[in-house]
Amino acid sequence: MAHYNPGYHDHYVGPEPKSWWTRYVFCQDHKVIGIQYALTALFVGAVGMVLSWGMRLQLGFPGQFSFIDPSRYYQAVTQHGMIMVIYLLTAFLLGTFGNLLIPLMLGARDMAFPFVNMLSYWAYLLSVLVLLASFFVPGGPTGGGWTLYPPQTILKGTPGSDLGIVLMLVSLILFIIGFTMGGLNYVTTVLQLRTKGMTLMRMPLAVWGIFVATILALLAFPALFVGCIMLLLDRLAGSSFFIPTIVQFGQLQPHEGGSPLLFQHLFWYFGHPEVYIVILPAMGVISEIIAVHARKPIFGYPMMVLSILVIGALSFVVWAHHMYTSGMNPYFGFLFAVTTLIVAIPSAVKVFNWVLTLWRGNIHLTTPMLFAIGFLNTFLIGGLTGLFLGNVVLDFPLQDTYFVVAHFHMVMGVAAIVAIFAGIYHWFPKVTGRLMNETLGKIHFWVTFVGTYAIFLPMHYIGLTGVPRRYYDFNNLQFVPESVHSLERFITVVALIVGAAQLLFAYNLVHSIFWGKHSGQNPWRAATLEWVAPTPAPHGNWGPVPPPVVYRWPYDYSVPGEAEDFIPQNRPTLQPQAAGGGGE
Ligand code: HEM
Ligand SMILES: [Cu+2]
Repeated sequence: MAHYNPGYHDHYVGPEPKSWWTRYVFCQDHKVIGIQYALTALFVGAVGMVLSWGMRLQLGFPGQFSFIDPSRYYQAVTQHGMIMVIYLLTAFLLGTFGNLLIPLMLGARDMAFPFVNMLSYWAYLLSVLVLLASFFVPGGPTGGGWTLYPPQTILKGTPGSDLGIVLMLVSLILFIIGFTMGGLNYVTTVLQLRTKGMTLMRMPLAVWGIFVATILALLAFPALFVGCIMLLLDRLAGSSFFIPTIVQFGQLQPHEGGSPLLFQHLFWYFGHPEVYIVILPAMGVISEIIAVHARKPIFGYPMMVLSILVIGALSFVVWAHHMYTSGMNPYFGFLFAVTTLIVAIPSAVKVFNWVLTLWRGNIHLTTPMLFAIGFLNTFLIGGLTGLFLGNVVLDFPLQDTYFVVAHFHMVMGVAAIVAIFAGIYHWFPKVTGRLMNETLGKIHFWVTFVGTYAIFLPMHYIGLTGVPRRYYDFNNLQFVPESVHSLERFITVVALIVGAAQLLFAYNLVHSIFWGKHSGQNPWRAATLEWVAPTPAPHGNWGPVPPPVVYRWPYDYSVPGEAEDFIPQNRPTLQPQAAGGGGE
């Protein structure tokens, strides 16, 4: 490699793993770290799913399952929400896709700081363990809602206000520390370690989505971080950042002068960008999959990049749309309604561009493609109800009803999960050299997709009748029509079926690792660089040869006059015959 120009950072790679421990456990290789994130996130995600079954059993068949008492119900709601949003979606979309895709798609040998990258995973694992530990301490995990609003969360009477809330806050703090170490890696790697020819405007949209989401996260998580520390001090050290003078059970509490609303601002200053932290990488992943499986160039690539940037920027000026009913100044609400509705424009641009990419494409309805199209559906439906909730006057009656639950499950819950599945089916052959079973994949898709609508469409109606969310039992509420009760039973049955379909997925995943069909180097015939690397990619990704050199954008599919219907990014533009390999 003597003649090779080290200006392209060929030397950035962690130590070669020597033993089993450094290869699989304390590993600094981005690919292994990505898998570690994936396995951990899928495991806690399964816990989150089981918790949702508990809630559904109570809602569908109230009082018939004695192990779900009111306290446990609130703990399940809270832990389900927190686990899904933070420990599954954020960890998987950034931790797994970020780690696996950034270096491979950009032609780097590893992340910029492999050691810090390893620490990032260990901090994440620790945060998960602390979270799970809270299920076993006296009083159990916190049941104050995933929004953790004080004063409720830390005052006696709320489930888990003893140790539960303390461990929850500590776990979040650890998560943020871990994420920050990973995030600095992603940003530095994107900015510094791209291979020769990989200009920013030649980066795959998956990398763009992850990159911008990481910047959002680095700016948003600190608000939650300080919020958690201040709440911890209020709980443990008797400070009063968020707790006003308050009388509880006839006793004056030892707090004075704090502002509960301040916590809400801190929480949502993080919380709203958080939904984009989750959805931007999902959008990127979907863009790759749609282009590859429809054999079409992404329509309007520069607009796709621009809309990612605009959505990212806007996400910091809309947070108080979660607080219209909190008693803040109504003029403030007006401002936030305007900014919120503007987000619809770049979002719609993206949806149009995906549809135009599909338009007259040579669409292969593979499992990843089905999930990608599922994403377009649920994101669109969920986005539409967001327009209702973004309006102050409409939000007043709908806020804290099941309409909101239906909205956010569609737009960020299910959409993001479905994008994760799409990505797993798509990149599984890259990681293992084998394909996942298509028949099982398709059953998994249809049950999940149809089930999602069966679960969450009726919830819109339930919300419109005024049924509040986070209620253990609403059977004695006069205004609730009988139809709601039968729908609740229906939703519960479907939720259990959808859950069972995830077991099928787990089976497919594990089975295919060992017995899946061999995929070859590039089973989907994709043009991006990760498929140029050997499969499975060795430590350092590109072997002894220099990393590939990039000559074109990532979406040269079905180029007229070409023999093949795709051209890898590293094929030189001038001599089309001299294809493949290590570039120059
Ligand atoms: C089929 C799968 C799922 C089912 C059946 C389900 C069910 C539920 C139920 C019944 C609630 C309680 C609603 C309430 O009383 O307010 C809830 C809350 C919630 N879910 Fe899910 N859920 C599922 C998947 C997800 C996913 C993938 C996410 C990821 C974003 C998610 C995020 C949340 C959040 C953030 C809450 C609010 C928690 C809170 O109010 O503190 N859920 N879910
Ligand atoms: Cu929001």
